[in-house]
Amino acid sequence: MSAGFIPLEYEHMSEDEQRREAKRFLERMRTRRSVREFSSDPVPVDIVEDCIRAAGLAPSGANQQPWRFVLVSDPDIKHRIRLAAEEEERTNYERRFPKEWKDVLEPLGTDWHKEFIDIVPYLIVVFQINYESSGVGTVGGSSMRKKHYYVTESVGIAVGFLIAALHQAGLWTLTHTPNPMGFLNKILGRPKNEKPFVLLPVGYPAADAAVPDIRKKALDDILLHF
Ligand code: IYR
Repeated sequence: MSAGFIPLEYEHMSEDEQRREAKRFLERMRTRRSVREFSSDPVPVDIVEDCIRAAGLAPSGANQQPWRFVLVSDPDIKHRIRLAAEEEERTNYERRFPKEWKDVLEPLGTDWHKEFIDIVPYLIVVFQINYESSGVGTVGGSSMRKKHYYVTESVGIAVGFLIAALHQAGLWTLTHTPNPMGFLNKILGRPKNEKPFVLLPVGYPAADAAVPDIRKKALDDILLHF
């Protein structure tokens, strides 16, 4: 069934304005860094909620919006997440990561300790919703499911929006994936059609926060014109 159509609301900017806005956004995003040392300074929840609203405006396959955002500020829940994340990361660093992986991580100076999870005011846990359980009943023995399309692409785009929105609002994040992340379903009580995608600590950097001295590729190294 067609959704019906409405006129698109749009304003055609002048080229000068487009150029100015493109540069402004570029310069803003240049200052974004992943942070691993956070302060415990509080962050107003409405600011974070607006950033999550912006993430929810991302395009998605068939507009299925296959995402769930779980905002965690409860210290006990954060602590349980920290302990479970550290357990997985300890195994990752000690046994699961092959040498080549540890070699590329070395410049970042990371290890299995994740005290920032306790310290930051907020964690945003993003889940991808792989399918919707549509009502009660079974078809041919398996429960009725409405499949979602392009789930990882959609959730990846939404998380990009989210990180950009948080940065625009003067907040700092880490794109954290303490894999395997099934512990987040258990701790946060999410059903099995939801799969943890990323864990974003959100807050302000610690007063003495340092970041690795790494560079982004130049345009010539990432862009081809035909
Ligand atoms: N998740 C681990 C390891 C790690 C993996 C990647 I890929 C990074 O860019 C950084 C870290 C950790 O957070 O320590």
